[in-house]
Amino acid sequence: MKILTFSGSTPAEALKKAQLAVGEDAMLIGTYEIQKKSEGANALYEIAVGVKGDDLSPLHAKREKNLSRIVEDVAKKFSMMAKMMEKESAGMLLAPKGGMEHDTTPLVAWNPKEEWDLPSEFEPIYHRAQQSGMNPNHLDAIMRLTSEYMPLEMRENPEKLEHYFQTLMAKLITVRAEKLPQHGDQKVMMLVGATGVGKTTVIAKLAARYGYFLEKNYKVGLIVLDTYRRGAAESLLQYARMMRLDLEIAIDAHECATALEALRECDCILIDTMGVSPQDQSKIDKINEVVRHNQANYPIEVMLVLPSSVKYDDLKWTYDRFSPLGIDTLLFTKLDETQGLGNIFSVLYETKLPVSYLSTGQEIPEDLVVAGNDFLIQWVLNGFQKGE
Ligand SMILES: Nc1nc2c(ncn2[C@@H]2O[C@H](COP(=O)(O)OP(=O)(O)OP(=O)(O)O)[C@@H](O)[C@H]2O)c(=O)[nH]1
Ligand SMILES: [Mg+2]
Repeated sequence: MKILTFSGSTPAEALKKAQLAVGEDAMLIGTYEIQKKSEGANALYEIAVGVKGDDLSPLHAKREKNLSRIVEDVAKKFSMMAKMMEKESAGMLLAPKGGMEHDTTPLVAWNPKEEWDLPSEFEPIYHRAQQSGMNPNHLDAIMRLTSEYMPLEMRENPEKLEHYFQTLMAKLITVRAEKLPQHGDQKVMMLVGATGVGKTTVIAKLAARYGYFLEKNYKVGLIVLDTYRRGAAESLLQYARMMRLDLEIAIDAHECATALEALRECDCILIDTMGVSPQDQSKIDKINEVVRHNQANYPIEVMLVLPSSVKYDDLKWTYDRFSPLGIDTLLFTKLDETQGLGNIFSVLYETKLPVSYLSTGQEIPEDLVVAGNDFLIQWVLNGFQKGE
């Protein structure tokens, strides 16, 4: 019997992931609450399932359990750090040595520039993560906390170490499970972002997905927000015709309200917006007017589209500029155009926003993936390979 662990914001979600990964045969061994639901943070549950296969020796099983306990400790420490940093915004903070029972002990300030020795067994994974484009402060913090909490005997096995880092990193980011329209509820998604990042392409992929490729075929409507009358609807119009979908064009908040009203029969409404330079505050403000004006009547989910081929600092800067819109989820595109995805990890970790979808190429509709944190972390550390 082999023991595997899966996490989710409810035990049911974790179990679903387990069943998807290992089939119905998985035997539930235990459910653990790793993080309580609190302001700004979802609850986190982990389940352990057993699957028939390679026998795990009792020693292995014990190690697996210890490993997940350490992951829990370090992940908890990170969420505490994040809260402290929000409060004090005074650089990185670290806990003194001594384990999680000291949760209430004040954290001591840690200077990220301070010298420290990377344990040699961490080196291979450190260098891979470094090359992936992860923010160096995040990487250092993960490595330092790990070296404080991980007992020496657990560091001997490189595979275990790799498994540990993957599990920890997966816990430090949030993935949003896809919420399908239910019981006549409408789902309205607006995609915003810089120019040429793949918004329209994703809209076409989502339209095809919701309209034709899910268990139920939802009625999909499209709106193009062309606040500068630049003919932004051109490219989407073609797809709309092919998929026989209604498409409305709006140039301001009032026209957008009319368009939403015209599509009231649709289960899913996708709003495409014009690409905006993050420096162009007035154009971002215009989109904001549209969101504010319509949000009371429609639950607009604002998704910021970010190309993974852009370095972390620029992605973070783009997020900061668009954040007045009230971004609900992040959507990364062009995963096929870069070798390292550490920038994605760092943006998710830093913004604490969930990731919704990933775009892995130009093909419509197939190059769209509903995000999942386990395989995303695999891609972050090992690179994304198309077709895998
Ligand atoms: N390789 C790759 N190309 C992509 C991906 N998504 C979009 N593209 C390409 O990127 C280009 C721009 O895509 P669009 O969907 O028009 O981008 P946009 O964000 O709507 O652009 P604007 O509306 O001009 O701001 C097109 O050539 C797309 O085929 C992706 O995931 N991978
Ligand atoms: Mg476009």
